[in-house]
Amino acid sequence: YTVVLATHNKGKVREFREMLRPLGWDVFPLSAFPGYVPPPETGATFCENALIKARDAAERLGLPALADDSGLEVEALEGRPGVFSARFAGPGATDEENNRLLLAELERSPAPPPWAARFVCCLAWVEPSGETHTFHGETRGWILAQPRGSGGFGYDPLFWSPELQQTFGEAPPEAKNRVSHRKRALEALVQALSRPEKG
Ligand code: ITT
Ligand code: NA
Repeated sequence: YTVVLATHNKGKVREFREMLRPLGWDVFPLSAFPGYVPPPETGATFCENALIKARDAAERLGLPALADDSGLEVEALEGRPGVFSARFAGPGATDEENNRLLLAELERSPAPPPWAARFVCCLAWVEPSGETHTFHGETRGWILAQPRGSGGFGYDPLFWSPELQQTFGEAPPEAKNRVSHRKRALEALVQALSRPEKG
C-alpha cells in the first residue's frame, strides 16, 4: 500500500513507522505535503475525529489516508481527558503541561493512587473513492503519582502497564508497540485489509 499518514504528532509518526516497517508499506508523512493544513477536530468521539482527519487528507491529497485519533481515559475523572487529551491544558499545550494538569486533578480527586486508566485509539482508513473503515484498539493500565522514564510521548511516563510491568515511558519502543492501543487498532486494520472483501 501507498498511504498518507494524516498526523502531525511526531510520536505517532515514529510509532507507525516502527510498526509498519515490517509490512513494507510506502508511508508518506504529512511533512511530505508542506502546503496541507489539517482540518479542525470538531468530533465528539475518537472515531469521528479520526474520520475528519483521514477523509480530508484522502480527498485533498488523492491517496489512501490513515489517521489516528487517540487519548487517555481515566476512571476517577469519568473518562477525561478523552478526546481532549492533546489539548487538556489548553490549545497548544505541551505534554509536560498536560501531565502536570492530569496529576493536579487526580490529587484533588477522592480516589487514591494509582488511578485506573486506559489508552484508546481509533484508526480511520479512507480511500480517495470515499471508501471508509475504522478500527479500535485499547490498552489498560494505571496512572502513577510520579512520572517514570522519558520514552514515548504524551502521557507515557505516567502510564504503568500491567502487561509490561513498567510505564510506557520506561518501556523500550518495541515493548510499547507490542501492547499499545495503537498497535491493537493497527492489527485490526491490517487483518481487515488482508481479507479479500476488506473490513
Ligand atoms: P494529530 O491530530 O495530528 O494526529 P494530536 O496529538 O493532536 O495529533 P490526538 O488529537 O489524537 O492527536 O491526541 C492524542 C493525544 O492523546 C496525544 O497528544 C497524547 O496526549 C495522548 N496519547 C495518545 N496516544 C498516546 C500514547 O501512545 N502515549 C501517550 N499519550 C498518548
Ligand atoms: Na483529537
